[in-house]
Amino acid sequence: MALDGFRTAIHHGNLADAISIVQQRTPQSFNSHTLSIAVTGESGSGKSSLINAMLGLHAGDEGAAETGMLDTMTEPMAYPDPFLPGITLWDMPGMGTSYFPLNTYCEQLNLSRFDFFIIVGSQRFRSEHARLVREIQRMGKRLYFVRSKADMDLDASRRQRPSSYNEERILEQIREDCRGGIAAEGVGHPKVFVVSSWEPNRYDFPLLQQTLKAELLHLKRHAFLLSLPAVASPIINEKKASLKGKVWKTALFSCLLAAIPVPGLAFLCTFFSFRKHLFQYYSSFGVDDRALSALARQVGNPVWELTAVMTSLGTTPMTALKLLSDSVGAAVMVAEYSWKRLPLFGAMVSGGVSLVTTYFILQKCLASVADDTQRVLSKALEAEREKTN
Ligand SMILES: Nc1nc2c(ncn2[C@@H]2O[C@H](COP(=O)(O)OP(=O)(O)O)[C@@H](O)[C@H]2O)c(=O)[nH]1
Ligand SMILES: [Mg+2]
Repeated sequence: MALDGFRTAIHHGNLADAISIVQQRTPQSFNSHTLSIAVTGESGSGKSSLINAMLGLHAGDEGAAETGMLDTMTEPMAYPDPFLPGITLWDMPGMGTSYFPLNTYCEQLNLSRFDFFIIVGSQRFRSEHARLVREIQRMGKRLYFVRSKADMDLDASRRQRPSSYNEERILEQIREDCRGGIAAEGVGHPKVFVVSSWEPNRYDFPLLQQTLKAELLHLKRHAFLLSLPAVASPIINEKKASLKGKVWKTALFSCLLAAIPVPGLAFLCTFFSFRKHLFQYYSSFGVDDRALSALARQVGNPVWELTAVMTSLGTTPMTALKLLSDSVGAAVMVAEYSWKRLPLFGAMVSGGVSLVTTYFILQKCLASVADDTQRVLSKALEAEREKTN
């Protein structure tokens, strides 16, 4: 199984191998995956009607989604698509009702559990649509925007200006309005479909279904790549826990060394033991310079793009070493000063200072390197997703 190989590579701190395993997967291998599509938007915009039309059902048919003037839905409802296997359409409660106010809609419904989004809007592109687009973008996920009830717009236009009525021009104006709103949120090439769920053979409805079908494997791969950081996370945490268990031994070692009353020795020993462990962390997680270069080559992007996300300690262990010299240096100097007067007390102070600082700084470094690993992996996977966008 590809995921086992991925997990093993993460476990061995070989991020380049993990990415290579992902790259080797063929589009067909995603056939068996399910894509969870949340059909979302404001209440009454036509979400349930759109789902029915996509399933080839009419309101009131057995298995059809509930439609109408009232929106009493409190839970998303799942509808497997009989025409596109491997798709589950989720009919979502409407946004901006008393149950689901705008501000809390995304958290209340835990939108992050869905792979892909169809936002349904029945009027002009509005700020609540922009808010949804932003949230979906933030999650790194993708969306289609469906502008529903085209029949009503066309009807209104035909009645208002029968002489200059031009169906294609009106549809294009609606598409442009939606595309502009979505693009303003930073989405490149927004996919907008103007449909009437009452006439699934007209306007952009057939194109919506064709596009979804054509992009299905690509969308499944995208969702798969997005799920991988969560697959790696427990493995990275496990490694962190096992290395953390050894931190106190290192700290005890520097404590004993620090108690030797030779001026400067405590600091030097702590420094070198600390340095050794820090390098060990970087290489064990696979974010040392050599491993990062290999990963960058595998992804095909410059190494700085990966190291740019390593925020905690900077991109080289030297930053961490400076942190150590700043905090330990001063404390050990004080301890060494007291040796001259009270040797036993001096040794205890020096040892104690060394124990505590080594323990805490090493722990902090370990946690930072683990966080950096997670970030670097996410960045590499993001680069993979962008390649096929
Ligand atoms: N004219 C027209 N009415 C629609 C269309 N889609 C939905 N409706 C109507 O709009 C109302 C709300 O639709 P519904 O699907 O229940 O919206 P939801 O709350 O977003 O699920 C219902 O009365 C539907 O009959 C459409 O494409 N054209
Ligand atoms: Mg509904």
